[in-house]
Amino acid sequence: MTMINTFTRQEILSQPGAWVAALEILQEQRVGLQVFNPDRYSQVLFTGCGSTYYLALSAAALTQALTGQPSRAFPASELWLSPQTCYTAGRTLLVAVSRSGETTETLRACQAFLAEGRGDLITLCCYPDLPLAKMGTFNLVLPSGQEQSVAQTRAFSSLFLGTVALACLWSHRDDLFDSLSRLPEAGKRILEKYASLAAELGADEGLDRFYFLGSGPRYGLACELSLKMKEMSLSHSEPFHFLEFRHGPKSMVTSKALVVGLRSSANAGKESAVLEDVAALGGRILTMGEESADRGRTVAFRSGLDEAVRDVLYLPVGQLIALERSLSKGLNPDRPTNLDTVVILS
Ligand code: F1P
Repeated sequence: MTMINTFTRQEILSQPGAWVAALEILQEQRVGLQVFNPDRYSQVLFTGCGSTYYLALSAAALTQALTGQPSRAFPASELWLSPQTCYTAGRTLLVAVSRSGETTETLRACQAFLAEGRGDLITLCCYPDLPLAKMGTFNLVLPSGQEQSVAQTRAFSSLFLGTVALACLWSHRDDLFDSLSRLPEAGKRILEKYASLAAELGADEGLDRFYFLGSGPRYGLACELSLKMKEMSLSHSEPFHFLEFRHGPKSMVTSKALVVGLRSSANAGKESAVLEDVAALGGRILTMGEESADRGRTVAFRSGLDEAVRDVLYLPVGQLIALERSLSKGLNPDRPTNLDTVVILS
């Protein structure tokens, strides 16, 4: 099979190297970031738009799970236009994530947050000279996530890693923080081992719909992988919390459906049972997780890392499936239909 090269493919494959560079910066900024411990605030809010909103969903779930402090995520447009539905009384720590650092809704939300004196702002982006990277009480820039493509892949995973590092630091889990250095090697191995599976599934003309299931911090990642499938390959795709799939969405299962389970170890049995139900209905299944699955296709990380820090490993193979499907449909994954790299409102 000839491999068509695109910026998106390079960005997906180069993620492990980008993570190494991002982790060096996080290590350097470690002491400065520890200052913003969530126990100093009434709540932590994460925000972004599109991909970075999905990142915020995962980051909030992980931060609350590790620190025990209330953490939620909102699209930046909601913080900006409906602040009363987002903020509670007391000081807020707002973590604003944006690849570009210039998405209007994110800037407006942060400007209003600062003007109203609601608390401290941490910004997280990939470009140092753009507006968001100058607005925060603390600005964390991870340039190794920068990319040419419209659809985020390397930027998403690098910025997500930044929020995983924050959750480790804020929960005083130095052991978890130090273990992040093992992720690039695991990511590289997974990409090498499963690139051919991604190519096979991406080129499969027998598939016409995709569902991504993930719970806890993995729900935001399921949303992001579903978005990749839409943006790059113009395919019908939806994300769900794992057990929610039985409550209606399973009506859509046919032999042309691929259900991708971002399976946890903690709830592996209950989540596998959902995928068993899909298989019994005639749907196809792909299980991604630390251990291999008994049924259907499987991506096994075998990272040996704690469940809390290894979620970034779900991304590369899912991104590759979207890329391969885009190419096999004759589309250009670097330039998704109707999309711009940044949404700037007048
Ligand atoms: C967010 C975003 C992207 C999306 C599209 C428009 O940008 O919604 O996720 O793919 O290109 O912008 P950013 O604020 O993270 O730069």
